[in-house]
Amino acid sequence: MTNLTEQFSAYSRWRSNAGEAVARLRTWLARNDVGDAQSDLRLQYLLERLQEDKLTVAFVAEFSRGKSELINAIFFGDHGDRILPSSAGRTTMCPTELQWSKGATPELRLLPIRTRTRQTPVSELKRYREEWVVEPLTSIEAASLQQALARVGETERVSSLDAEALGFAIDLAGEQGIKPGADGLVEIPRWRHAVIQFPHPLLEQGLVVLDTPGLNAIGAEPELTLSMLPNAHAVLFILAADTGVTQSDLAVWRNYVQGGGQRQRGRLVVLNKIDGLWDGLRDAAQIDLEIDRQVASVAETLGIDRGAVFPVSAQKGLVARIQEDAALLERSRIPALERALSDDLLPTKQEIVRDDTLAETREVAAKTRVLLEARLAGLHEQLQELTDLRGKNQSVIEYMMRKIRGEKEEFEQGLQKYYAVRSVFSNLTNSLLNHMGLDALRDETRRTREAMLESTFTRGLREAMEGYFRTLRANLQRSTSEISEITTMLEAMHRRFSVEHGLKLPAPESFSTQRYETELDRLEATFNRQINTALTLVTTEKHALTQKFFETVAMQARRTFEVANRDVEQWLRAVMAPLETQVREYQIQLKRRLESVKRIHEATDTLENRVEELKQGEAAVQALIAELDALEAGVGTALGVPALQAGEGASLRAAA
Ligand SMILES: Nc1nc2c(ncn2[C@@H]2O[C@H](COP(=O)(O)OP(=O)(O)OP(=O)(O)O)[C@@H](O)[C@H]2O)c(=O)[nH]1
Ligand SMILES: [Mg+2]
Repeated sequence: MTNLTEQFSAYSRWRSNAGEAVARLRTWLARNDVGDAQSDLRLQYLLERLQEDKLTVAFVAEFSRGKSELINAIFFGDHGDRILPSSAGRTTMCPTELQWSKGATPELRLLPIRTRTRQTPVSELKRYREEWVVEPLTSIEAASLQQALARVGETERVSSLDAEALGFAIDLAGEQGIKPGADGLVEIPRWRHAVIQFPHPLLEQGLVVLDTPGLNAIGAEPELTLSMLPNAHAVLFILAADTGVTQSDLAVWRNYVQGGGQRQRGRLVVLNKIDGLWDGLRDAAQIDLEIDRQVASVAETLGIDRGAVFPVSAQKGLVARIQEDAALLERSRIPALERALSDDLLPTKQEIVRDDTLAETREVAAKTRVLLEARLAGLHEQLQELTDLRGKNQSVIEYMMRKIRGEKEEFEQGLQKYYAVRSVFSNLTNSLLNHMGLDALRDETRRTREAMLESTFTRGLREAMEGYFRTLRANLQRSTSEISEITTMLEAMHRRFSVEHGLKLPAPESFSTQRYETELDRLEATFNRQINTALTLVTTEKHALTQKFFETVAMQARRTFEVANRDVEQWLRAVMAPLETQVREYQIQLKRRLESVKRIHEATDTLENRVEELKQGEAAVQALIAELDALEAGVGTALGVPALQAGEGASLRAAA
């Protein structure tokens, strides 16, 4: 077990404990009939998120720096042999994802390189199994895995023209593209992308490892740089001690890893192959000194802190793990890198998951608590009325009945206004969904695509793109004002119902589209950076290239909008729900009160029974509230949050 494996397992246990606590809350809500469909759905989504939570670690470098070997050393040392092919020269020819999804069959999925001509992004094609060549992995023994995985290195020879059509740059000097052979043919990867599904302890816990081919020369697709790498939770950039930082290493660093500028969390630089310095002539101190010197020089060249560079020997680390040689493992310095990786990776992720889980369960619990407390108040009032009635005469009872009827009528008038507001609400909702919806996005995408096809100059392409981002942002901003209209209207409604009918309604939750705008800003910035480098590298096919970039941008934008839509729909349901629930609850209570006074009117002798019944009802509701507090605190405990913070509702009440 490596340090990383242990930490990862601990994280995954923590997640599953949290899942169990949330599931208990969900079952309890259903069993006691105090939840609603919307809360149930929210908790179900939360449980799915907790279960399927994935963490992606990507390995990026020029070819032969030892990416695949490092993956072997970190993740597969316990397999007794090398799993991913690693050898001199180019080995990994296409981005390769190692993962495991529950219920999958162990298999290797390969996407033919020809699919590049269709501009459809890989993530889209993942949905269509028939596009892929699928090979079952019959055994997960090292030997047969090796054999199957060797296929990620397959190539084919095609004419320069064909290669260019597939998006590969050709360069006679072999510097800024692939160099044609003596026969005029060039060697290109046979596959565009590979997915390896196999059950490995870390992969089962949601880890996804992304191995990439030497990016610079192979002609990476924009999707990798615009989507896969920015979305990875950690990116390891690998250099080799024997080559130092070459021009093409620098290009890979600048174009694919560095992102904004300063050192970012989850971005680590690895200086591999330090075993080359163990030449048997220098002593340990001299070697350490030399390593320090190289680390300093790498840090200087890349403009980062020395502490962000991790010198290792992937190969010795792998050997040490296979032979269980602790001294060699320490010397390979792999453990230090793993510590940094898990320190970077897990806490941030854990924080996000924790906040998400707490927020969701707190809201559901708060809503249920409000409902139970309203029920309790209702029972209390009835009890009060009946107690007052004891010993009173018929005419008083008749007066009570009239009073309740009056309240009911008043409430029903209030309801008319509520229905009116509901219809305004649904109009606003419709126009909100129009602006933010996927149809509007699709239209804008089509318009931009057409504008790009028509424009002959780079400037036209650029303007079309700028217009695209501008429109999307404007749509989001328009949604913001509709959202605030909805919130204001509901606030007014809540005030009215609480003043006129004594309903206890929380202030409507607010909703902001800021994070989607930020996401668009990020996308636009990355796009601009990428397209600038790409266009200076390649002189031909500007059009095709820009369009390919655009398709990826459009796909990312759609993803952002899909999330935005899901969020806003959930928000709309959530924001309307308290009022709906309480109006319903209030109606039921009025009916009950009226019935009980009516019954007493008919037979005054049942009064004592009825009082007793109500007292029991009160105790039952109080017990439910206590159970709810305990369940909510349970979620907090599972997440490692102190009880005071988790069961806020409970502790506040205790204090009052
Ligand atoms: N001495 C030494 N050699 C290493 C080390 N790590 C990798 N190598 C060797 O470097 C060569 C390239 O390693 P790979 O793991 O295939 O490199 P890669 O970055 O995956 O290369 P591509 O898949 O071609 O992009 C192989 O011959 C490895 O045996 C190391 O720590 N020390
Ligand atoms: Mg490789």
